[in-house]
Amino acid sequence: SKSITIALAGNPNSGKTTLFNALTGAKHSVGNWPGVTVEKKEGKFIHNSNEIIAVDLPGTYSLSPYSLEEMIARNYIVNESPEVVINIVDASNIERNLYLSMQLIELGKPVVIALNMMDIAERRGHKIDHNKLSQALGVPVVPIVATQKKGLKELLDAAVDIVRGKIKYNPNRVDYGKEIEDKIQKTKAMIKDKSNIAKYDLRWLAIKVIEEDEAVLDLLNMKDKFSAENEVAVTNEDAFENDFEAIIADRRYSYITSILSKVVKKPDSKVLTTS
Ligand code: GDP
Ligand code: MG
Ligand code: K
Repeated sequence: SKSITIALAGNPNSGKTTLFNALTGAKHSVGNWPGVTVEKKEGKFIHNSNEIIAVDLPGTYSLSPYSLEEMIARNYIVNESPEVVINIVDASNIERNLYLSMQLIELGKPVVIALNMMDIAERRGHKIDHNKLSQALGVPVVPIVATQKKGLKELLDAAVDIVRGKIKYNPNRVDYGKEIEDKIQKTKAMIKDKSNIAKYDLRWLAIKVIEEDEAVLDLLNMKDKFSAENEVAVTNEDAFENDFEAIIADRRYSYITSILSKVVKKPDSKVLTTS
């Protein structure tokens, strides 16, 4: 059967290189992303007789249009359509890492979370219920220790099972609250017939329009702030009072906090605190 391309995405220092090397061994090539001097690594290996191509994306905290690395990561996932994204999450720093996860999931391509550094989290006495986290997010979550090559088989099994349709991929969406959700619906209706958007997730595009994401406004020919379309999505009255990008970021954080309060227990407090 056809080879499977896996993109590895995660925060800097989450263990991406360690995982990439553990998976691909010495068999990988190092180059640059087209047109820029950001390193691109690609490697091939076999898992259960599936040929896997792993592509290491730049380490990022977000997928905003403001950074070259973040644009490389998000453009690769959208334009090159890897069959699955493995999102490496540092379990000892889970709140911050999940902020990227929410954005990766929102892109619409299948995501499997590799919950790395479980040894550190355990040493600190953090109890993380990965099954509950998986249920809450609606995506597979596999605990791993990349430095010890622990959990890698289970991680690859989950990734392959998603690609082969053995696991149904059905992520839960962040609820951005009535005002933003109404805006998302209106914006989706407004942009759905645009010609060049087939490969994008419509909800993701709508959220980016509301955030006034430059790259997406450009793609949709919506950069003219005073166009009728923009009036609906971006520059309506509210926009003068509200910074929707900030509100959306805030809702993502509260969503993560509320999930983690049920999933993580730390020694000095019964539930997770945000401090
Ligand atoms: P990257 O920036 O995401 O590529 O992260 P690296 O792979 O370079 O890892 C950052 C540091 O964390 C290195 O010192 C790794 O050896 C270490 N590391 C990676 N995974 C684990 C893990 O599961 N457990 C522990 N204890 N350390 C890890
Ligand atoms: Mg690295
Ligand atoms: K953002």
